[in-house]
Amino acid sequence: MADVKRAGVRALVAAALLMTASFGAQAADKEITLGFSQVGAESAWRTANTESVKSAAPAAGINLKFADAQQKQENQIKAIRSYIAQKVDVIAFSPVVESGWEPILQEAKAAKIPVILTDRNIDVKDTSLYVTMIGSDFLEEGRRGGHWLEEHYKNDKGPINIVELQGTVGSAPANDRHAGLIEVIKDDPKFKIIASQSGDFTLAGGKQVMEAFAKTYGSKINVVYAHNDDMALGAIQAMEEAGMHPGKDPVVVSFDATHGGFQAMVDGKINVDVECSPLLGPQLMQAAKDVVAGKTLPRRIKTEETVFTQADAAKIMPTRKY
Ligand code: GYE
Repeated sequence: MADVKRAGVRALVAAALLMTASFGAQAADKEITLGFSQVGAESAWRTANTESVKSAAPAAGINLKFADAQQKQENQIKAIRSYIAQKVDVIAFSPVVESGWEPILQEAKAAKIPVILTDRNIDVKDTSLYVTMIGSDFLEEGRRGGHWLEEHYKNDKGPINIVELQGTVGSAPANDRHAGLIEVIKDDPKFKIIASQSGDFTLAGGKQVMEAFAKTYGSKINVVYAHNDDMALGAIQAMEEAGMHPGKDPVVVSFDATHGGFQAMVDGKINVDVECSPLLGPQLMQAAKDVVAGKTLPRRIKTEETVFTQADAAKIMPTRKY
């Protein structure tokens, strides 16, 4: 009788353990909801980034809520606040500008919702406001553009007059691609930035700013340093309409290395394109899963990138994914 009882207890314990195990597994398998606030649709880079995030989510079994902020910080704040209200598991966003994020991120922290930054960094004192930042090192990209110029003009006494088409005012890539260039050329007085203006990372913006630069500075311009391909492509149109020969005189330095940028290199109109990968979706999904599973993530997950020139553009172009 005692044996029968013991066996019964054992069976009960086993059943209870099984139930706990399956409940546990259910909890771990619970579909993660990720609220993502995108900057906008300003460039080919951004389109590829959106596509990467949208396709990586179902592949990772993640339920994605997506909002396009049309390059406005207030829209991003609204989207994040609505994700908090909806009690999503993780919030991710690509911050349009670097400053002004503390209040909304404190709201997310109070609601115990982890925040992941993608693509662009922010400027906050309290770094506990986000878990990790996934994306490129824009300062290094700016340095790479500067080093290419140094090398290209090493036997030229100058002056080398640069006009700069900046990205969105206050954004991390605009700040850092500028700072990286300055860091490299500041000790070489032959390089001069004669004008600098924002074209907001758009083709139309780049064209408009370049039209004005061409009128004011004309043949004095030796280098166009455009913070992304869309602005470089707009600037190329403006220069050609003004009878200039982009890629020869002036030299054109650009960033992103999108399909359009590559085509312009193949056509001889962009000289160098510093790579910046938008394909961050799979890394973001992995990070969201890890954070929900309670794993500790590195504070910074950097993207691997390189620099492309006209010499290798035609060969490499077919292998490009964006
Ligand atoms: O270079 C530009 C886009 O934040 C890296 O934003 C991104 C930049 C990219 O609009 O094309």
